[in-house]
Amino acid sequence: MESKNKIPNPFRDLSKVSLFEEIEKWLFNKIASISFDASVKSAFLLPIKKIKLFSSLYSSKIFELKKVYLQIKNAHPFYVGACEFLYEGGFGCLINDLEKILQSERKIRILARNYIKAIIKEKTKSNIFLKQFLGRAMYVIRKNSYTMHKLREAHKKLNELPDIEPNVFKVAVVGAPFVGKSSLVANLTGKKLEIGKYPFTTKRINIGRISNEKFEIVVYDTPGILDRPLEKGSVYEKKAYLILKYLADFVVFLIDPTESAGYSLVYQNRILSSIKKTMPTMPILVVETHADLLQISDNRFCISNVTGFGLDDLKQELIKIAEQWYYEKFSHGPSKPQLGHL
Ligand SMILES: Nc1nc2c(ncn2[C@@H]2O[C@H](COP(=O)(O)OP(=O)(O)OP(=O)(O)O)[C@@H](O)[C@H]2O)c(=O)[nH]1
Ligand SMILES: [Mg+2]
Repeated sequence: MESKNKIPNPFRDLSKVSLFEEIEKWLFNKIASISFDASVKSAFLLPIKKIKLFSSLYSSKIFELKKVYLQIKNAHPFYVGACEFLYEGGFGCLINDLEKILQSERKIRILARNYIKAIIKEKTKSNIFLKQFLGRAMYVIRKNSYTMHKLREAHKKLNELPDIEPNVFKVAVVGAPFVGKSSLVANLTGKKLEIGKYPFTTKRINIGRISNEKFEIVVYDTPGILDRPLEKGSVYEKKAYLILKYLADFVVFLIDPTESAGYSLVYQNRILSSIKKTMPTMPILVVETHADLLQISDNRFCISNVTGFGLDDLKQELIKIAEQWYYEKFSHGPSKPQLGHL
């Protein structure tokens, strides 16, 4: 069920940014479609009509983009943080790029006004002025050609970021590469996920859901992380940290005691320690995977994604923790919303 309080990904509508070639084709088709008719009583009125149409069509295009710009400008810190590594130049640059395109609308409006005045003054030169207007207007638009292209490309990367569901309990499954994160999220939630034949298979944040009659739990499958400072991490590691920093209410940290991907237990524990250090208040449940092959701890949750061992217990534990979270979050509020479906 859709949560009413969802914060949608503000980059989704970046797909509305047109490329220069698309705008050019669209505008010229439109202005070519108007010709002499009863409303055009004198020859000089046709160029004026075309200039007016050009300017108003362009304004309408930019008006759509303005809404997108405002959404992005007021974006949740999660999305701002994502831009810092998913958009060349960062969030500030994204805002500047959008503003550059928005400003072109005003320039074209002024050009249109001036050329219409010129035509009224010198009616015989109306066709020359029309051509001059089109040349100068297209120059203004073309100046943003690279930026438009950059924004469209960025849309591909930014569009995949999840919506935010502030009123739903969110669990992030994290750990070193290839420890069984995607397998676990798939097993807990029934979501079909790509299970790796090699480390670093997961490159984006995937979402699965556990629901019961009372509430829902969002479970994030994240890219594997290494033991290194975040600034040195890959874009994929940064995505995992972004989830930890801004969205996760709870962390399931996976450890593969068989060290099957070559990350030793010591190494995996170092990753765990650095998460604890960076996020001292984050509740973390450490879970060992590959219990079908090896089990080294008797006081931790041990599961096998292959045989299903321990999965039900882990799921029940998460439901118990979620129940507590929902109780604490909503039971003392002014009105008691229906859990998970707000
Ligand atoms: N024997 C055994 N194999 C497992 C278990 N969990 C996962 N695997 C295997 O380990 C490999 C990696 O599993 P994934 O679920 O893709 O691991 P991941 O942590 O998501 O990997 P990345 O996305 O690359 O970080 C796959 O071949 C799985 O079949 C487990 O509990 N037991
Ligand atoms: Mg994975």
